Amino acid sequence: MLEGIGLEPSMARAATAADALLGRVARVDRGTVSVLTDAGLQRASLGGGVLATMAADPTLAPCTGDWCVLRRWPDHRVTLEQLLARRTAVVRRAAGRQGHGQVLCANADIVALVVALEPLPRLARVERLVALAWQSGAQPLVVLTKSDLAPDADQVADDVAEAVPDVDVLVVSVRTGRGLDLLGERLDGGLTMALLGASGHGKSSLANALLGAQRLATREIREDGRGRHTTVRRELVPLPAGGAVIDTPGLRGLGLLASEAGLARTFADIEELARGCRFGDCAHDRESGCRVREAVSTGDLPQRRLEAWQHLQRELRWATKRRAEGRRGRAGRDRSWR
Ligand SMILES: Nc1nc2c(ncn2[C@@H]2O[C@H](COP(=O)(O)OP(=O)(O)OP(=O)(O)O)[C@@H](O)[C@H]2O)c(=O)[nH]1
Ligand SMILES: [Mg+2]
Ligand SMILES: [Zn+2]
Repeated sequence: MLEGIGLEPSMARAATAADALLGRVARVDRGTVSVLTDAGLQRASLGGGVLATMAADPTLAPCTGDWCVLRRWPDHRVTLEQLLARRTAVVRRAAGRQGHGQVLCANADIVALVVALEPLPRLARVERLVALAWQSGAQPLVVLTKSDLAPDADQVADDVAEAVPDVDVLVVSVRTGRGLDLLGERLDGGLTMALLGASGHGKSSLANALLGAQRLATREIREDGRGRHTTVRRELVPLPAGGAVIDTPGLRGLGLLASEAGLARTFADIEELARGCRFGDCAHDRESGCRVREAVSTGDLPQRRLEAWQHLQRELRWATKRRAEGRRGRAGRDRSWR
C-alpha cells in the first residue's frame, strides 16, 4: 500500500518500535486522523507530544498528505505520535489568524492548479495560484478543465502558458476524456498530486476520473456561475495504478505567505529583466533606466504581466508588515480572490 504512494526507506526507519506503525494521513476530522498504513486504514487520535508541538506552532498540526508514526496501545487505541519532516507544503496566509500560515496539504510532488476554461480564466488568478504552488516546493502544473465547453481551448491554453513560463499546461475534460491519460501519467512512479483551485472548477471530477470511480462528491455550479463548495475536506486518495491525488475544498481567499520565492519563480522573466535596471531596488514605476518598462514599451513584456507582478508585490509587502506587527490588523480577513 504505502509503497505505491511514495514511501521512502528513510521513513520506514522512523517506525521500528514493536508498537509503532508508519502511515500517511488521508484526512483529518477535528482531533482524529484517518491514516493509510500497510495494516489498512487506521483512525487515530493525537498523542500528547503532537498536541504540544501544535500548540506552539499550528502549522505542525497533522495535515492531509503527512507521513507519520502511529502507536498501537495494548487497549487497541491508536495515537499519532510523530510527524515526519515535510518535503513540501502548500501554505497560505490564514484568514484572521496572525503570523501562522494554514497548511493546505503536505508532501505533494505536483501541485495541480485546476482552472476551468469556461468561464474564460483570468491570467492574474493563474499566476497567483502558480506562485502559491512554487512556494510549496512542489512542481506546479496548470490543468485547464472543461475543454468540452470551450471552442477556443487551445488558444486560451497558449495564453496561459505564456503567463506561466516553466510550468506545463494541460487541457482536459472529464466529459470527452481529453488529456486524462496525460494527467494520469504525471503520477507514474507513485507521485502525489494535489488539486487546488476555486470551487466548481472540477477538482473532484478530475480526482474521480483518475480514480476511475465516482468516489468524491461533485455538484453542479450555481446559476450565477460561482461554485458552491461541494468538497469540505482535504482528502488523499490512493490510485489503483499507484500514486495518489489530494482533493481539496475550493479556495476562497488566496493570501500569499510572506515569501518572495514563489513570486520570483512565477515572474522569472521580470526578475531577469530587472537585472538590467539602473537601480537595484527599481520598482519599475517611474525610475529612469528601467529595463522592465522598456521591455513593456517595445512589446517584449505584456503590460498586464508587469501590473500583476506589482499587485502581488504590494500584497506581499502588506502581508509582511502585518506579520511583523504581530497583531490582528484592521483588515482581518483575507482579501477575496477575485
Ligand atoms: N462540461 C464539463 N463539466 C465539468 C467538467 N469537469 C467538471 N465539470 C462539472 O463542474 C461541476 C463542478 O465540478 P466539481 O468536480 O464538483 O468541482 P470542484 O472543483 O471539486 O468544486 P468544490 O468541491 O466546490 O471545490 C460539476 O457539475 C461537474 O460535473 C468537464 O470537464 N466538463
Ligand atoms: Mg470538490
Ligand atoms: Zn526597473
